[in-house]
Amino acid sequence: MKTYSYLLDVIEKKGAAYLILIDPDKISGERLTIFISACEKAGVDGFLIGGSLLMDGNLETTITSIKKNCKLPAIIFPGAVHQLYQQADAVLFISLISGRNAEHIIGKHIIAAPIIKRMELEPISTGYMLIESGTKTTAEYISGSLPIPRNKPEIAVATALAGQYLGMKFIYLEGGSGAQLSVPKEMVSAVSKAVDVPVIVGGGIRTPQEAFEKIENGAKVVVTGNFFEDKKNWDLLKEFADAIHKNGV
Ligand code: 1GP
Repeated sequence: MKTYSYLLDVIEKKGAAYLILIDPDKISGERLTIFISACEKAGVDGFLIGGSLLMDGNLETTITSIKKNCKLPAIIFPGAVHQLYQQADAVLFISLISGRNAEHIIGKHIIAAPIIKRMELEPISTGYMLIESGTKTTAEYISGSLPIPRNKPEIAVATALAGQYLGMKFIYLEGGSGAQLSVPKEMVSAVSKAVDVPVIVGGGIRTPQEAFEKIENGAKVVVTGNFFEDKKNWDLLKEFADAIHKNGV
């Protein structure tokens, strides 16, 4: 099954999907292998791999390790055109529709498209929206784009609808990795009610309760990253997965 269909299937059966973002700069080697197995065992539904800025981390090695050690999909979450790798299952083909920087709306995509085709990667078109989250995030800085003010759900709704009408398969509300504040529930709710495509929420989610709050307000995919960079939090993986899947059949 292709990754997009797989995700829709998970959403239908489990109520929502739980994706973990792996930043190749932060984890590798045996620790990564153990983490991947722990995620699969806890009920995580897939991995996103990438970041706005990669320093020493190796995207390829991370993806190879995921493919070798579990059955979950490895989905590239590219911060740049060079973050593409044939062995991945899919790539979130993200257009930064909340910004006004043409490079991140369409420019980089034109460079990436033939590479994606050649690699036979499955592109999943995603309307990506940065939401103000307390402090400036790496994604905002690197992309040179303003986030949507967190107290303006109507701007988020209009942007998400435009994304849907442009044909995006997912709308991604992004607080930014390590965000001080996650996307407000009022905004998650307003956007989820307005669009017909599944809404992904990520950035700054640090408790299972907060993850469930996004689901309760209509999100269909929750992403966490930073929180599990600390090994002592790994015991909470199942609690997160269970909270996110609470509305499943
Ligand atoms: C994915 O960027 C997020 O949308 C991940 O954010 O690292 O804050 O969980 P955290």
